[in-house]
Amino acid sequence: MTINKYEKAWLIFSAVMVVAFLSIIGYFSFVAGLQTPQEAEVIDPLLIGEDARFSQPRVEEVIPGELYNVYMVGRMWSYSPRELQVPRGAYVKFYITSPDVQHGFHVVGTNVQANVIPGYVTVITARFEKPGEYLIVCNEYCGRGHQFMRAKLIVTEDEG
Ligand SMILES: [Cu+2]
Repeated sequence: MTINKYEKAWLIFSAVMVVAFLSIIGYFSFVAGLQTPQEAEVIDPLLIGEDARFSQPRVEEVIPGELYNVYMVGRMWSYSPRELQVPRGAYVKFYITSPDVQHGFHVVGTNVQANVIPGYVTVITARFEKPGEYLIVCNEYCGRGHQFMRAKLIVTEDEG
């Protein structure tokens, strides 16, 4: 049996790709220690209204100019609060959960991106160095109103 030389080249190329991909996964898992979150907080999606953080979604000033907690709920098809304001340079710790289905949380133009999953509290910390208005969108299809699911982040000039 003879194998066409192009087919042979593709077979070799495919095998090299598989080995390369497995090596990359292996490197990040075992050498670089990259892991999925191990200790995500669980929450009953039906009872988030009884949790003081999510019954009143808000921006909480922990250390003025330095640390802000944002308690946020993503539901079909909106975020609460709809508008957030933090000073530039401050650490912003987002706590986000969902009472219904899975949503996304993406601050457009930044690398802030997370999934919002019912039953869990998503925690993500970020700093915004550039003042201005940022659009927050849901990037996980969540139903017929998905494209309307957005919020606004305002990063103010006053330095953190
Ligand atoms: Cu969505």
